[in-house]
Amino acid sequence: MTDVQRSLVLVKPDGVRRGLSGEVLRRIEAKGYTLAAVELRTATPEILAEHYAEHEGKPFYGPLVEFMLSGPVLAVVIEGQRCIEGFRSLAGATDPTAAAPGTIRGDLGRDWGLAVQQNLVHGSDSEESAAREIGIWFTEL
Ligand code: RTP
Ligand code: MG
Repeated sequence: MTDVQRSLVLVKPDGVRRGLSGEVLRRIEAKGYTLAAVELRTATPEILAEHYAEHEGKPFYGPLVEFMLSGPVLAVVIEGQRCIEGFRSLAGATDPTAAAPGTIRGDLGRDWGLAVQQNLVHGSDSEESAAREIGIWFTEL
């Protein structure tokens, strides 16, 4: 019985700016997941309103959207056995200061005083979110 999933991963603007896109892709591939789609994209307010709909109204929402518009993001669809949970493990805790060593955020995330926001990557958190988010970023998939 296989449980092959797809997940939406974003290398956020801080990761692209710092030249870490390749390092994130390397870790995804080293784990054994395949890349189903990869595209450098500049987000729009419309895309982000959909992508972050669950956070609308929270205090960090406005700054988060502004940050996500500050430069291109690498949008990636990954595929593999239980890759939704698996990528969240690779990414580590939301706050890079608290994220474990060995994780993307724990190894590479820096505390800029905005650490919880500039945490390098996004990964879908459920099968429902993954399907919804892949549809937002890759209308052709
Ligand atoms: P992501 O969605 O990016 O994979 O991260 P996550 O599930 O670990 O975190 P989530 O709760 O979904 O929050 C989405 C993103 O919003 C920013 N954030 N800032 N307190 C804050 O200032 C705060 N909390 C969250 C982060 O960029 C987080 O990844
Ligand atoms: Mg999330």
